[in-house]
Amino acid sequence: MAVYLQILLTWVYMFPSSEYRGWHFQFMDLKPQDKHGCHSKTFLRTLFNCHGAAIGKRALTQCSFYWLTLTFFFHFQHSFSSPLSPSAPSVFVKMSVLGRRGIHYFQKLNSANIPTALIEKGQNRVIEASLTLIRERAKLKGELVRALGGAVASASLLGVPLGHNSSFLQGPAFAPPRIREAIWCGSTNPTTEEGKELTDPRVLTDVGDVPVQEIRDCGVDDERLMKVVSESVKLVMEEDPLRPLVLGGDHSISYPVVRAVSEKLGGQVDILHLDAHPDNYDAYEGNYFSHASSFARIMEGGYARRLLQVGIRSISQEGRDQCKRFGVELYEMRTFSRDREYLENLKLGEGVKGVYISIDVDSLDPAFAPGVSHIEPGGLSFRDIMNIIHNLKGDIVGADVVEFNPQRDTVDGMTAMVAAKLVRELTAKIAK
Ligand SMILES: [Mn+2]
Repeated sequence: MAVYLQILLTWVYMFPSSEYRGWHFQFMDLKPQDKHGCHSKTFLRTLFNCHGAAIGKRALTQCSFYWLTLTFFFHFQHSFSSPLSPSAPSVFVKMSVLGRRGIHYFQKLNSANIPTALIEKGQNRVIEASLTLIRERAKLKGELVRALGGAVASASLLGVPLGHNSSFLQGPAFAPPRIREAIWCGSTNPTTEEGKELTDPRVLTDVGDVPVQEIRDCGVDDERLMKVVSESVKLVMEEDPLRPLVLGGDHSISYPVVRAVSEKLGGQVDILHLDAHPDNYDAYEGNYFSHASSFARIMEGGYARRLLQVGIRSISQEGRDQCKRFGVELYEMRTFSRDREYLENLKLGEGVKGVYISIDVDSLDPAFAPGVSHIEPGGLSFRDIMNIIHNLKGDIVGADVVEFNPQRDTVDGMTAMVAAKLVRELTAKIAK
């Protein structure tokens, strides 16, 4: 049975494209006369470099070779131990997880004779340098706002270009610079709908990005990386009256951000979470830090008193069970017309440290925002979100806009403008 499967796989493996076949020819040191022809007889002769009855014999040899290659490949995958997915259910899942994270040379170094201390020291220096830049920028912006006077709360942008915890595409890593560009592109004036001036640093400042890719390039794992994100958020909050308005990144960043906000304020917050998905899997595809698990981490950590999830329209049974487990207030799209009045008159954050707003761009209907990794029809309109945000009563202590994927945006950058406007209006909501 296994042999038949291998033969089948071999054929599936070989047919897709001429380039792909070319690679096999090269690899097997065959000399095809016609790389581009795909007619069966010529192809078989070319493929196995032989004629007539020899084809069968040659085919078996080739299949054995593939069998060995695949066996070796699976074995190779097994030999990696990923601390984040110790109990991945199958080798296929493990492969996909590894594939998405990339096989990193630092992982290979683990088995080489490089002293661990040498790597750790270097990583510490890079992390410290990264935090220093954010600390100094936040300090300058804080001093500036305080010198101008009159601001009780002011939004400060912090970009977290992290996309590798996405379960599907990784484009959100490219979002922060695109959102900034759209905020300041000049196609619209810098005044928000309710009249706040974005050019006033007492309303909006920017402390830059956490250098996620640079830190990962030094082999820093996700647990540590998430701590750097938390630390960066705390550096912004250190500078009263700055409040973090975080540009994602995939949704996995909400966990370290909310954790930092709650720890810094010394208590729980209420969370308004707009999304097509509840993002509350215990661990998605074995990834504890998955963008589909961030709200499980937040609720387990006890950082939120209330969690309102609005716009939900893609939820599994596990998602529903997790909502029950964490006491989530679930507002699904299918009943939105019924819930609208309540949601457009929210009052949150009383008796806790304030309100945190997390907006996944895919909470919007893809008609309004096609540039997302997970296109899910039947969502909120932009005005639905504006009505909810504008009418919300509460002290907004932090916010994020996540999951904008520039690689899927329209050529004129429509979703970038949508994400930018969400950021602009959140800025107005935070600043006072
Ligand atoms: Mn989502």
